[in-house]
Amino acid sequence: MLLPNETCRFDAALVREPCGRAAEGLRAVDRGAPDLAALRREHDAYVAALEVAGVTVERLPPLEAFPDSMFVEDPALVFEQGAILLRPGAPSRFGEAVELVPALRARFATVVELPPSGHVDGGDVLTTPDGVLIGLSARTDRAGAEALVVALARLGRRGTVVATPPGVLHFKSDCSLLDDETVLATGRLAASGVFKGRRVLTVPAGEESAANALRVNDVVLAGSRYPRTIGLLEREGYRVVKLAITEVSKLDAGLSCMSLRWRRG
Ligand code: CIR
Repeated sequence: MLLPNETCRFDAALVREPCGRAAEGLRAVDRGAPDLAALRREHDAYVAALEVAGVTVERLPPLEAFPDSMFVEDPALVFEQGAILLRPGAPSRFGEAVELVPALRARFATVVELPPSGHVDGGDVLTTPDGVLIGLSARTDRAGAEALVVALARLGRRGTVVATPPGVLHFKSDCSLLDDETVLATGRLAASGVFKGRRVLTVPAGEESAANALRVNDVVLAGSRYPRTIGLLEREGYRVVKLAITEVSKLDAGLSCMSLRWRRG
């Protein structure tokens, strides 16, 4: 049974090419440095999957000064109504937001900037049909989250500040929206009650990282290394596109963080 999906309908996306120093990106746990050529192949396959799903993808040039800049979701938020420039929480990523300004101004009539205090990463922000959830984390503090609530109101959106489970990098490391009614989440996040009233599919224990899937139009992009989650999604009727994310995962990243997606007005 496929449920309505207006929230994850996109026809435009921005990505940023991995830079030559991408293997030096931040990682909380050292699972070995990623192989740069393989990382680039994973990124290319991701872009191709977005295009097949009906999205026009524009590639921004690599930023050698910022190893993590391919994770373009973290320094900005984009909607049909406009963009919000965020304030990434990791010192090595502070400068990524300003690098995005020209690309955002070229594509959005409205670009809202946050006040110069507090931090918020896009990985902590989940857009749902009835509001935007902002997870507090090691990267997103209360000042940043509250400033984002104000910025969202300027775009006609309601923001709500919530908690991210301890030790989890980003709120969306543990969840993703599958359609207008359903969230895919880890057991620990589902247990927090944050999705009360919504339909929740819980990823099998041991596949927590699979919760960062990406619904785009009629398909769900999912990591090919998570067979039990893929099985769950397919049994629920979702069309799953499996992508290799072995190298991306070594940088604590998943599928949502490699693009900014929106529907052109
Ligand atoms: C970082 O730690 O900032 C990067 N290595 C990974 C960022 C992943 N972003 C995301 O999940 N939104």
